Amino acid sequence: MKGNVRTLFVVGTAGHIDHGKSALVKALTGIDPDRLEEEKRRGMTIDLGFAHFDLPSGRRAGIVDVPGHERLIKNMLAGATGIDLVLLVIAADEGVMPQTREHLDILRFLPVRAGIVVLNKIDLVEDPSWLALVKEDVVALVAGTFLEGSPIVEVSAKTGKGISALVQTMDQMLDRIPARQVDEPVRLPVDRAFTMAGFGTIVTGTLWSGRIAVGDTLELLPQGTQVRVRGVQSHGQTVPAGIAGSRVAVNLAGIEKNEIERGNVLVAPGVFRPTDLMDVRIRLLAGAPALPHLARIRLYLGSDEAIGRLSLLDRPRLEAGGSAVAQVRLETSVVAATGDPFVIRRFSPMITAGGGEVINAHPPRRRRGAASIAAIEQASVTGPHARVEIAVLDAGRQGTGVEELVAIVSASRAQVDEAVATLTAAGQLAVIRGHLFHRKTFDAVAGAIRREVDAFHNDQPWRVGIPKEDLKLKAFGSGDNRLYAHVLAEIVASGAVQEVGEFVRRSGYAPVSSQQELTIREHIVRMLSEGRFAPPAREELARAAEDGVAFDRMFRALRDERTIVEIAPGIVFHHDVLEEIKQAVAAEIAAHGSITVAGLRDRLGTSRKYALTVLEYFDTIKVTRRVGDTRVLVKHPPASAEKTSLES
Ligand SMILES: Nc1nc2c(ncn2[C@@H]2O[C@H](COP(=O)(O)OP(=O)(O)O)[C@@H](O)[C@H]2O)c(=O)[nH]1
Ligand SMILES: [Mg+2]
Repeated sequence: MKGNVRTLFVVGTAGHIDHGKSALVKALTGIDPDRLEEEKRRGMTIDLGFAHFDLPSGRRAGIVDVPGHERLIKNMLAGATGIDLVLLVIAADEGVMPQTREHLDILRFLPVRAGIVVLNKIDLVEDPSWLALVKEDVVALVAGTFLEGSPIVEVSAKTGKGISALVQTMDQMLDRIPARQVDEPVRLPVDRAFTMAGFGTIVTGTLWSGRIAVGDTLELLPQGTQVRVRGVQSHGQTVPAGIAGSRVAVNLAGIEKNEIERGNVLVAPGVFRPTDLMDVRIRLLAGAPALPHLARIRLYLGSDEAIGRLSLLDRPRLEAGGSAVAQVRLETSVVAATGDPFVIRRFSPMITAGGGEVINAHPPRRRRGAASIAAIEQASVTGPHARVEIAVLDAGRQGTGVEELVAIVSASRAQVDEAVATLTAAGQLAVIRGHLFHRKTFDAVAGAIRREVDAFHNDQPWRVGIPKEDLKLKAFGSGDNRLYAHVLAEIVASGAVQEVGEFVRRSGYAPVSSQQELTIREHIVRMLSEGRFAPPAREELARAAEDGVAFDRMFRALRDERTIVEIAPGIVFHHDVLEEIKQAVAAEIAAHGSITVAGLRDRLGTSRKYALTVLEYFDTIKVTRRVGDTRVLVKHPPASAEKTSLES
């Protein structure tokens, strides 16, 4: 967008019902924003109206006309999102009225920072002292808000008086409006969806960020539907691409109108994830009733409305005019990112209570207390680096991708990439196959692994180490596998622990057994060695050992280290004997093409039971393969389970 002067702006109306907002839009643009039949019949704006016109400077302004009725605040909010300039319309004959105040209250929580107070119906006021009184009220009303010091322009939408002066003022105000983020991911809060003959599905809205071009593939959230852009219009013209800060109408392929509703968001694919839990900073309006912990609220974000509860983390209630960091738990998911403004209304009665901004759109569920407040506060005051770090920390053992981060921390892709690179170089973050994890998460998992290994050695000192499966379950649970494998590899590399076959042990750990246990151990090994191809069963060995507990320990230790192999429940061979049988089987098959159970029985001089069990075992470990009544060798047998190495 270098050298590109912004030419498209969006202006919104605001103000009490019947003060002439729609009439003013018509006077400015020639377009009647009350497009619904019911609106024309009742002479009242029900839903949002849209118009556009060219300012003397050549800028083109889109106008969103909102309803003033108190029951239609929800529609007003959907229309006010994303506007650059507001026209707060006040009828000069009536002065400041309830929705004048409420609309202004709402606007204070939105990012719009420029506005003009339009004193309309000036033709109805003859008494100059009345007008002076109304102006005094207006000055008092806007004091302390973004409209303080803004121009107050007197007009009559009916006679046209003052309209050209208003247009001049608008043009001047727009000089100071900054450009929008065209390079950011697309984000279009949908305020209308309809079908048009010959086109199909169309959605409209004020484009918050990015550019929407014909041919783009986008995603509609929270449904997660992929859509394709067939055409784009902006401020009354067909364009190759709609850009941030303008009104756009997008013709979509891949979705029906009835699958879309106001509040949905059209976004760049894979960037945003709907959320129903957010860390926020919230402020209550000075005149609003206090909100207790877990108060039911309506939250307005973008063009969406969601019902939820406000979880106050550090106090029983939020008083009028007060501010706090808190969590919002929603009943439906919204699309949100750090820094997004929102408005809150009470669930019932429906009055505007306050608003705030999103600090973290994907936080963990937080307990009440100072620690949670501190964690949220820290995230809210820091730059993209710290926000990236905190977001990755919050992602914990699940980790997060870079695309998700862009949305979560609401920074540009370049900023996030830069932060990730710096933090990774500093060792704060680790990227494991495209997934980011925090060093603290790493350290916590590494610590847990060490603790579990130590605990296991204490508990069962006679065993070579903890089975890998058990270790993962105990030290890690159900996090991302990539993380676990990586951390384990790292602490193995550091020399703290060792992998020994299917086990993990503290480096150099040697199993410890009592003298009695060692005697039993030798006994088991000798009996199996001597038993050769017809070894004693497990229970026979146990009987001979007399001490059941000591026997179980030694039996298990020998099995762990694969000195002995239990090929079927209770049937045990000495490892070396089993290897000998394997050679015999291979030799027999080499000589005769295959081997049968009877063949092996005869060759070993053992019983049919042993021969059969051994061959079935070889089948399961894929040494042999059964073909009818015979066995052949598996083509490329994997290396047979090696005897666990106990040398370090
Ligand atoms: N006399 C006079 N009437 C006006 C003026 N502007 C609007 N009206 C009338 O006021 C009523 C409400 O206007 P409308 O634009 O629908 O108000 P909105 O509810 O704020 O959109 C209509 O009957 C308009 O004709 C004005 O400048 N002078
Ligand atoms: Mg109206």
